[in-house]
Amino acid sequence: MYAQMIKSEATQEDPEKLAAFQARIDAGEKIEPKDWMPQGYRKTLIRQIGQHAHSEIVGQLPEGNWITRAPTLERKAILLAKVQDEAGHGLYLYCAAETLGVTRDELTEMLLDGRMKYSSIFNYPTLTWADMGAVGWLVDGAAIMNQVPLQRTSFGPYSRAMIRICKEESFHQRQGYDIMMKMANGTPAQKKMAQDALNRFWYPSLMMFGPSDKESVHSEQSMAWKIKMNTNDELRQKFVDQTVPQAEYLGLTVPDENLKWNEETGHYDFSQPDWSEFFDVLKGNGPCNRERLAARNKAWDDGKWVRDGLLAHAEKKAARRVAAE
Ligand code: BYC
Repeated sequence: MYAQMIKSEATQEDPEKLAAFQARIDAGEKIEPKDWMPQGYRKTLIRQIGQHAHSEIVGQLPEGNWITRAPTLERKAILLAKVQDEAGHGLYLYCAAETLGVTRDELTEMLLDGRMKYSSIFNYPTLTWADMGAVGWLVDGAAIMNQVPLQRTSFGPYSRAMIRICKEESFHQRQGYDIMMKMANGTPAQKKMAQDALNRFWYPSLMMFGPSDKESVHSEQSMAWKIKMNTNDELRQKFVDQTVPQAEYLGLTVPDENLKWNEETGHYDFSQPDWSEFFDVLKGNGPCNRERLAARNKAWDDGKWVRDGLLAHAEKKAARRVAAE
């Protein structure tokens, strides 16, 4: 539906302008906010960057859950820093989206009333401290796999935001792996917790890359516009190839009986996640969808007095300036 809408809008646009735009993309030029761009390009970016920003913000919730229960002061300081980084990533991304003509308030309202999505992964609960390891290792690992290529994306503000975000995500991934190493080399009970966290987060992490290429609605057009640099399945395969040896090093077992190295392809063969579960989570029926949206709605409502105060202050200042002129 969305793709069709974009296509029909694109056909109404000046073919010469469209061709010149595509030539700029093909030549590897960056598109900047004041440049002419097709409506579909603008809309796709707002959708993707907005969804990404929301994911960073909602992504604070499962980890924020463990700040008060981190096992040591050092672990608590590290987790606190990581969660603050996610808030910062959300802000860079909202700023990048704002350059396309949408306000941060509009984006937030679309998140809160369910018109915009955030990553499916954050609808799963974090039940033990080992989940902080699994989230850093697998979820941030998957995020990096997706986001490193996005540093070369065609829209200037998005690609520049990605450069900074990727630097921080690498630290996040390492801190997660460090927690997993401690747990996997700890007591039998700790190792069991680490294995349990891997069991629960493996398939939801594979789902982060989006549906299979056959089911993906936007990939073809987004790749032609270099909004996306790889297909969902390409990135998922890269993630599996990178992560399996890391699990082996930890002495943990990836919960997939079909996982095996394929000499011919030079990649691991692996089982697909349960895609019906993925689409159900997208519809709002994951284990934590309602809880996450309720938390974001509460934060928005609780912050109203701050927004009102800031607005009143700005209006008063503007009125004083007008009176002085
Ligand atoms: N969750 O045509 P497709 C992070 C939707 S990491 C929810 O392939 P597209 C973080 C998709 O929106 C996560 N929805 O779509 C890490 C579309 O529905 P609509 C954030 C998903 O856009 C650690 C439909 O399915 N990263 O922030 O070409 C700590 C069909 O899919 C998902 C990004 O957002 C999903 N997993 O490709 C804290 C990276 N997958 O919109 C924070 C940037 C698909 O038509 N985003 N859908 O209703 C992307 O690269 C792409 O948007 C995706 C999907 C690869 C995710």
